[in-house]
Amino acid sequence: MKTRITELLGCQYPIIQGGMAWVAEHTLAAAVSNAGGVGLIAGGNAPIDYLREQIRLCKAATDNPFGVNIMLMSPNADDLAQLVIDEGVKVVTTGAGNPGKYIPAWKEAGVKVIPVVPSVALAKRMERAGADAVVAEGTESGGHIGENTTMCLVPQVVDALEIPVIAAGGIADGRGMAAAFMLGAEGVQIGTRFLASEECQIHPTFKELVVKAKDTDNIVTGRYTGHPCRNIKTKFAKQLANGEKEGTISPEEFEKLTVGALRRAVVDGDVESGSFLCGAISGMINDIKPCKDIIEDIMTGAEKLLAK
Ligand code: TUI
Repeated sequence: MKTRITELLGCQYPIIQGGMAWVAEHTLAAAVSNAGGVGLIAGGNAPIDYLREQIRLCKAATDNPFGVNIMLMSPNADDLAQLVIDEGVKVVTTGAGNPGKYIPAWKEAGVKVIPVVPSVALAKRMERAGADAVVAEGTESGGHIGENTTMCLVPQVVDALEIPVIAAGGIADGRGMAAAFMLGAEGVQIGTRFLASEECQIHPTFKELVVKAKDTDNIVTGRYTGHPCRNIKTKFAKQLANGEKEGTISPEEFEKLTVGALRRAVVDGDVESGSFLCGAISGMINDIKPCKDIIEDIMTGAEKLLAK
């Protein structure tokens, strides 16, 4: 399947992996890239030396293009923006902010720039600033989310921009990919499906929660902090959501309870105090497979539907 995204990124399939903080390290990224998609290493809040090592390990593990996601709320964002240039990373995606100030230097260095956007307004600003493509991310996504749904956001971003659009949020199989293409997307970003991959290095308890989740086992917490996050509905997530609703947990207390909570989920599999960030499509994911099988199944399914 050829689209402007496969041309831009030099990949076989127009599938990029979500830049999931604490989750997306070099093993997962290289597996996705080796399977014909574009793997991403997530910067998250990680130290620069760790990320330099991850980039180098990924280069050693794949000859195919891979990228780095920069979480713009990280105190390390400036240093990581420079690191991707120094290390010759080919693709950068960004989240949780406006990457405008970095774009000229990235373009100068030949980096392909793909901001993740939750709205048409930010998408237009990114196109004007020189982005090569955008990821239009619906609220079905895991982690830090905007308000608009994939179904509503993607066609509006497609209509507003000339550059190609990658759809994200709620896509985990060929049907989702075909639907995104019907909305005008030329690629998809997939995160949650790769949580339940063999190469993903998260704690087995996290994978088990993804595989066991039903359609309703999903909850958004932290709207009142200004940083809403979609999670698996564990007892801890429900306590946070109830505290928020009933006013028994102040925003300051909420921040305290959730500091380090993603690490506790990913590294420790701690269901008592970890935040298992995960998209709303987890109910449809029922098995753990190699990234290659995940990608091939998605492509086969999508191509069949799109040929109809
Ligand atoms: O960034 C994500 N997903 C994430 S980041 C993350 S780490 C984190 N954890 C807790 C709180 C905050 C971050 C976990 N998941 N997706 C891309 C995304 N970007 N979603 C929403 C946005 C976004 C939101 C506001 C992008 C820009 C924006 O405003 C930009 C501006 O300044 O106008």
